[in-house]
Amino acid sequence: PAPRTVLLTGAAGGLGTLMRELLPPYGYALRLFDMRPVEGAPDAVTADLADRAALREAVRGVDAIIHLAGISLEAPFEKILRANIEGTYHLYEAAREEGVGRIVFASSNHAVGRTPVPREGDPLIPVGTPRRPDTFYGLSKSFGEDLAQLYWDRHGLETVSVRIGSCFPEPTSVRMLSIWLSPADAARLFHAALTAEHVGHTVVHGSSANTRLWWDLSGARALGYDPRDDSEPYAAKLVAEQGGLDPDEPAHAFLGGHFVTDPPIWPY
Ligand code: NAI
Ligand code: 15L
Repeated sequence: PAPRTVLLTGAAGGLGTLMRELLPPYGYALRLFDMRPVEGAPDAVTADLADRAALREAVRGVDAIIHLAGISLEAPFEKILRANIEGTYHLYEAAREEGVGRIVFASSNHAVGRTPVPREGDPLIPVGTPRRPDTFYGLSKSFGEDLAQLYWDRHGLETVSVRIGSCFPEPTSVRMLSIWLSPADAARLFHAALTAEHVGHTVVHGSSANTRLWWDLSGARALGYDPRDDSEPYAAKLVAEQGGLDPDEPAHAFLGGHFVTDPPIWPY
């Protein structure tokens, strides 16, 4: 049967706030979890992913989980370790213990951020491109994908790992024109990831149907995702303001954009 009750971790964050609006029309009853209070949601669970008892109670009885909680940008390794690596492990353990059948994991383009962007005439970055994190943040998403594979192989817990491009109400940079995932398409993609049959562990790229797309969406489409949006209407204004991308410029040459060239955050 299609999942109905879904735990949304990271519900107070940017993407979580958008999904709280956009997922219920698909018929989901959302249970909310975040270390920060979720505005306007007194029933939300306010707890850290490190709190295993709270997590276990939060996952009890849900049909599926959308796991968005975590640090969403580069940060010192110790912080990434705690929130993203240990936190995701705690979530998978709670799901296994409570018999939850499926997780949709918010992976990121930064798990493969060191992949060169396709130049004119090159094929799109394929499904199954080798992992190439650009940061400790990206490395934590690679870990999450491997964890998901392990829990499928050993415990039969299914995951769709969505390597999200950039999901914000509007694209705000020229780079984002190529990887933008509109909020409405994100809801379409999460719905597909929750309802497709026999996913095992599937890794997909998550973007809208952008004219300037860099990566192949066929994996997501195979789940039933049918993107409706395209960033192109935003292009002229952004290019006029920011200039075009120069593929010989290191900060423009890779999928992960400036994450690749930003100075490391100390202390490591
Ligand atoms: P965000 O930073 O706005 O939200 C993350 C939420 O997780 C926050 O509300 C925060 O309080 C919560 N959180 C952090 N550590 C926690 C912990 N230890 N225990 C409990 N809650 C914790 O990030 P955003 O943009 O909403 O992204 C959501 C997820 O999607 C993140 O995992 C991010 O890495 C991933 N993602 C987002 C992209 C985007 O374009 N928005 C792109 C690629 C991946
Ligand atoms: C991400 O993984 C971040 O969570 C998000 O804030 C954006 O920076 C996005 O990638 C991006 O690459 O634009």
